[in-house]
Amino acid sequence: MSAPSRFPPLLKVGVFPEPVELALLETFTLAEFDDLGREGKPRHDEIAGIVTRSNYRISRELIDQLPGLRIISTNGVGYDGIPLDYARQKGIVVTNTPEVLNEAVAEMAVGLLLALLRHIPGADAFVREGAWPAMSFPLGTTLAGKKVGIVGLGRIGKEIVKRLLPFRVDVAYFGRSRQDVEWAYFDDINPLAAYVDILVLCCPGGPETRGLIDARVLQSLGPKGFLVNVARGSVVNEPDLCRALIDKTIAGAALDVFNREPLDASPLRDLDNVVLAPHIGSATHETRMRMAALAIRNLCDFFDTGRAVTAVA
Ligand code: 8YV
Repeated sequence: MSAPSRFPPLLKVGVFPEPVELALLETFTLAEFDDLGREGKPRHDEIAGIVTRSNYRISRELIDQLPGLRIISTNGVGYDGIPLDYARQKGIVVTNTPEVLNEAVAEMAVGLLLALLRHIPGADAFVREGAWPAMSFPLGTTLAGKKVGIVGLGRIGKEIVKRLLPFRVDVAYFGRSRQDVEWAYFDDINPLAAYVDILVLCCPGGPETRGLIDARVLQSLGPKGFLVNVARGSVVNEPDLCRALIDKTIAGAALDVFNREPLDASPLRDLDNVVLAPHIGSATHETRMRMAALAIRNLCDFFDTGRAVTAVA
C-alpha cells in the first residue's frame, strides 16, 4: 500500500515486475480500472494519468472514460499501442522511455541471432535429454562473414550494429531515409532481403511497418536466410512467416515479439528452425528500473511543471 501522494491518482494499465511496481507506489497512488468509483478508490474523473507498459494497448474508449486524463506515461520505447493522434486531440501528453533500454534490446537481438545460428536451445535440450551418446549434434552456421540487414537503423539498431561488427559481418540497412553512416542503404526492403544473409527487425511498430516482412520479402531472403525480430510482431506477416519456415523458404527465425502476445496456439511453437522468447528485449533488472525511473520522472515533472522529460514528439 502506498503512502498518500502529493500527485493525483494514476490508473495502472498492465502488470509490472514487482520492483517496478514498488517504485511507482513510492510516489503515486495507483488504481486498477475495475476499482474506480469503489469505496476508498479514485473516481474515474479523478484519474489524471495512466502509467502503462509498451506491450499493452490503451484504447480510445478507455481514454473517453477518464475525463480528467492529462498524461499517459509508458514504460518502454514503443508507443504504437497508444492512440497518439487521439491523445493529442484531447490535449493528453504521451511519454515513453527511450535510450535507457537500447543496450538491453541490442543484447537480446545478438543473443537471439547466435542462438538461432548455432541451435543453442536445441543443443541444451540435446544434452539434457541424454541424446549425446547416440548421435552428433547438427552443425550450425557461422556469423562471421555474413551480411546483416538492419531494418530500422534507429538508436537500438545502431547499438545492434556496434555489437555485431566485432563478429566480422557486413552491414546494410533499410529505413525511411539514408543516414550519414558507412553502411549500404536500401530504400526498398526486397533488394535488402535479397542482398543479406540475415535480417534484423528493430524498427518501430505501427501503420508504417505493419506487415513489412511478407512472403515476397522472405522469398528474397532465401533458403539460407535468417530473420530476427526484436521490434514488433506487427512488422511481420506471421502466417507468411510460418509458411516460409515450414517450407524452408528461409532457414530460420528468432522471435521475441508476435502478432498476438502472449503467443498462444501457433505453428511457430512446433518448429525446430525457430527460437522463441516472451517479449523480453528490455527485461533486465537494471533496464526496467531505469525505465521506471524515467517514467516516474516524466509524471512528476509533468504534474509539477506541465512539461515531461521524454514526451513523444
Ligand atoms: C517494453 C517494448 O520495453 O519498450 C518497448 O517498446 O517493446 C516493451 O518490451 C516493456 O513492456 C517494458 O515493461
